[in-house]
Amino acid sequence: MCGGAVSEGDFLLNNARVATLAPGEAPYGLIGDAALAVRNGAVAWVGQSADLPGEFGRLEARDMGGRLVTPAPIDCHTHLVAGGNRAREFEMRLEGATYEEIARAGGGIVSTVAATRAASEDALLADALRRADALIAEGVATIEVKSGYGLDTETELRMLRAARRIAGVRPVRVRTTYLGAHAVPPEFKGRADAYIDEVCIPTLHAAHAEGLVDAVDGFCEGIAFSPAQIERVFDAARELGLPVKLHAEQLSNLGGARLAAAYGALSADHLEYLDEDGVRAMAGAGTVAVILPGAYYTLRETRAPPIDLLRRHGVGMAVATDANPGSSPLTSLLLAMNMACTLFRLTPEEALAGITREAARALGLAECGVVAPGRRADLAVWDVDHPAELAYRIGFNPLHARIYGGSP
Ligand code: DI6
Ligand code: FE
Repeated sequence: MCGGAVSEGDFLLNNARVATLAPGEAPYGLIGDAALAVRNGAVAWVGQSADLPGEFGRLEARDMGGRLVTPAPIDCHTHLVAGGNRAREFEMRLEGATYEEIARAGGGIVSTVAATRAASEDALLADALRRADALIAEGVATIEVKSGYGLDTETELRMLRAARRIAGVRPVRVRTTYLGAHAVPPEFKGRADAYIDEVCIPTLHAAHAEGLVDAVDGFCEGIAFSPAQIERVFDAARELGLPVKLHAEQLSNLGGARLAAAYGALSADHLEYLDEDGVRAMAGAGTVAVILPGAYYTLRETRAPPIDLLRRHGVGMAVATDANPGSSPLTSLLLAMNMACTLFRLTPEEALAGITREAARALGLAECGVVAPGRRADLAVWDVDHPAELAYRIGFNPLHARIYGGSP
């Protein structure tokens, strides 16, 4: 007999169907009549019940009643920490104003900056938790949270601290991304270069010194920062050994994806205006395309990201909420999957891979995103017959149970 001692918290899920999302296997990596052994918070074994090695037979068994088990969803692009809301701006857009017009008139991101600066860390946390809870209710186990509504050192640090505290009060992992290059704050209006040099880069150093930064992001756009300005931020990130990602080609094509790829970015996000050169560059760099249908939908954008080109060049596609008070007040990854399929013609399999395996890649996480031996036991158990149901329903949550690091 082999196998380690059985410790408390180790268990076996049997009578399950497991969509492993491991690449290169059956569609969805689906295993029917499956068993899944969890030991020390990690997946120890997964496969057909009939092949279960004897050593796992001693584990406490839990009957899944034929339910579907998947990797726990990962929301790899959110702005969950933010002050206030922009319902009034929503009204203005319905009255005819565009997102860019509102931004140029001092509304948009800058109005959330004012509300965020006015909020305490506790208030930011309390507000973010309401949105985090909505994600967790759909089984989400890892949430990326960006700064970028402070745009001064004190508030950027406060946002990142509030984001990290989410993981202290909820069973969820948080990855924090520094997005100092999100917008030019009012006090630097017309002086974007000065903002980058005097605030954005020094604040990155301060946040990194406090251990608050997992990655560095920027918004490369006419209403935000030029490629040359983003490059300076990325150079600073590189000096600190931090990975980068970029909001690129959302409203126009400034070559942001190519720039991101040149820095070996984990991801380039949005990408509605991406061209084939950019796709090629991303493929060469292994940069994940993060598809954000919530922003496309909210802004009533009509140009879809070039999904066919991304597929043809083998660029991995993640799907995320982009949860933010302006362009994507969306806190449902299931709905994001549905939108990615209906609006962008992703397959349900691509959408599910997009919130699991590819989302993990977009965050540089090797320990989650697929169900495989050695990976964290971050699992979602769903009351569905087929994995396509997860993307198919609209506004329905079939989550039965969530297992986080092996804990139900
Ligand atoms: N692109 C987006 O969609 C969000 N940020 C960004 O760079 C919008 C943020 C907002 O409108 O508050
Ligand atoms: Fe965003």
